[in-house]
Amino acid sequence: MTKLSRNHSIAKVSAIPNLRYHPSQRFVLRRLDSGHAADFAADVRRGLSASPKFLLSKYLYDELGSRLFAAICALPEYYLARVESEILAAHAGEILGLLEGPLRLLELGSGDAEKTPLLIEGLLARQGQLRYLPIDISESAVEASGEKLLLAYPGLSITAFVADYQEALQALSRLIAGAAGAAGAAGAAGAAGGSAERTLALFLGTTLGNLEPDEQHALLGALRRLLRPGDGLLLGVDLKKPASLLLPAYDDPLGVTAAFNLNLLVRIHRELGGEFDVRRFRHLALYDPERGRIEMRLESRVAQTVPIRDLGMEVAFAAGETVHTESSYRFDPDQLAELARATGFALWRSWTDAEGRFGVFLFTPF
Ligand code: AVJ
Repeated sequence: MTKLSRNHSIAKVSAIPNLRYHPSQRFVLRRLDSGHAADFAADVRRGLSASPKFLLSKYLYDELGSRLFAAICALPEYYLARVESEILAAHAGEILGLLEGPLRLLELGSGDAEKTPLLIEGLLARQGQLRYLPIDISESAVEASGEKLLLAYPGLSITAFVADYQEALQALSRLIAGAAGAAGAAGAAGAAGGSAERTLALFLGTTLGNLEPDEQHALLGALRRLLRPGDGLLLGVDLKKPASLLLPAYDDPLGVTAAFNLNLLVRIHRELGGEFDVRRFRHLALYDPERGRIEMRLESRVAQTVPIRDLGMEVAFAAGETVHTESSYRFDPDQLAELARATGFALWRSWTDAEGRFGVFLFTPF
């Protein structure tokens, strides 16, 4: 039933297995990734059979992975999280002042929602009540952050989606179209559906950069179709800079990022019976200046063959062979303006820190 226990248990509604609710009705949590375990197995098979080998970065965020990512955000080398928070803290009032009417807050990749209070507080001060719709692949992160926010903000209600972005946006557009039938979904439909409320969508933490350029377009296009004139999309992205400034953020001396990356092999071990010895792999962070992206890879230190029991396969690695586990694209302001234009948005305003390391961009449908 609940990891969330103590004062705020989330009960399971037996008739609707994918819908769980907070007894006070302030917390609805919908799991949309029904085929998740099967997807993971199929995606691992596909990625480790490919040449060059790859694993999809969304699988980095199991419970331990989400915690390791939170630890990365506390590292001095990972300037991104800190600088983005500074920008939001400095400009939240101005950002919210640009948007009219009562707003609801939609957040893609909410994770532990560390920065969301910077906007929640301004909105609660203005409208007293606020609906928050976080979307994240990590159920543990959504539950823990939701509980924390509900305790801190009595005026808040949450409809959370545990899903990848595609699944979540599809579900949201169904809700908005009023096609969601389930009883408890009525509240959620109210949260997302047609009312005088406008939407401020957040996509922070340079998470857009974990998508390939074509996927970035597709996601922003899908988001655009959910939004209406007067709504806003706030994007936080890391800006292009020399590799010497970037790489320490992705290869920290404590080895937290290495643990975050290697945890993907631990996850395959645990969930699929993959006999990985993580000591035989090493974390690599590279910058490809042409594509403007950081790559994380796992390098096999030795020639080895690793059986993966549940997949009935053996994976051969040459010494020095790498598995691509994440791309993290950097952006420049012109690129963001072009991305906005190509997906039906106007770039309204943007903010950066004094050193121009990180950018926060406000898009609006046009
Ligand atoms: C998920 C986009 C915030 O690409 O910077 C951190 C993930 N990978 N260190 C990023 C990550 C390695 C991160 N974001």
